Amino acid sequence: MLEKLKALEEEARAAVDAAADLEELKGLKVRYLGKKGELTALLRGLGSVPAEERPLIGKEANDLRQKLEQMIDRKESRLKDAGKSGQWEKERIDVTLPGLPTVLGQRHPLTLVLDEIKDIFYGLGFQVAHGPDIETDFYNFEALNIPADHPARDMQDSFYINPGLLLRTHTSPVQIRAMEKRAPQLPVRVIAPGKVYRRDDDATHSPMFHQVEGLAIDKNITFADLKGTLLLFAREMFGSGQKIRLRPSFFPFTEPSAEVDISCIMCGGDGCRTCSDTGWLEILGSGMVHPRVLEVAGYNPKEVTGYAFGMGVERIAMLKYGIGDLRLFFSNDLRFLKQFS
Ligand code: 2NM
Repeated sequence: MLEKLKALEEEARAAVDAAADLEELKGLKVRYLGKKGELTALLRGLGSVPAEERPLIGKEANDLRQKLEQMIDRKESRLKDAGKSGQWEKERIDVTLPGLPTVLGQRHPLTLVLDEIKDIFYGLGFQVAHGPDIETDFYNFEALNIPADHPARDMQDSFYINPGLLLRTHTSPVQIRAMEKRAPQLPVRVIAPGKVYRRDDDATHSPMFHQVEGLAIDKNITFADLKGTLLLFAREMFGSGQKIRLRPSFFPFTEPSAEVDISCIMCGGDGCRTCSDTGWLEILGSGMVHPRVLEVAGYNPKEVTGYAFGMGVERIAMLKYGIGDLRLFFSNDLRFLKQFS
């Protein structure tokens, strides 16, 4: 009987050592320790053992049961650990592999042009002012001498939120707020860049576009100051050979008013498709600030004068880069945007 126990131990040890996975080990546990297992079967023969040997055999058999349990438990945790390290192998990171290239973004062409415009006016001592996109009738129209029956006030042209509130149709209200804040301090030199909104949508009009407006107020500011400032701007923006031309125009908030052209950047003034054979391209509107506008904003029009101008950033960018369709700025097509890196 003792030899049989010894032989069973050796057999079980070899089998457990050789077990390749948890499934096989489970089978061995049933085979050696189960109710119908080999150890149980051996002990069934205990009856035929002489009574004086039974306690010893019984003790040996219990010891063997404990040894087999331990053996199987230890093997089980070894198999589990091996399983884990197999998983780690799959997830191992090769730190010598070259990294994926980082795709760098770049500034939007409108941002590039806007930054350039701002830099030119910083150089002339202008400060940047900002204001709300949602404006009151008063700041967007009334303070700018735009009467209640003016077509610009029409629901058809502006985005109204309620009877007294609308999306600003120009950045002029920012200039009014800037004057109010400073009055009666002199001089005022402010540019107001930002988004503006109009009910328009085609190849040359977007419901949202960007404007930069400029304003200078002081004693003895003249139309010549306006002209000199705009000539300098045109030369910094489009090249030192630029000429400018002022044509009479009308805005409710300036008097006199002028439309400003630059000599055509495609043909230099000879006439081409871009300038419709005129040799000139319109780039902005301007004028001397209307006395009524100075007055509502807190300045005395008998003591001070001012000039103002406004330009569309998209229009400047289209001319500078020869872009034919305004919608390219807003469609987020990387093939377009990547050309401005
Ligand atoms: C333009 C054309 C002419 C303008 C006027 C003012 C203000 F608030 F000072 F009166 N800001 N901007 C102005 C003048 C804007 O845009 C085509």
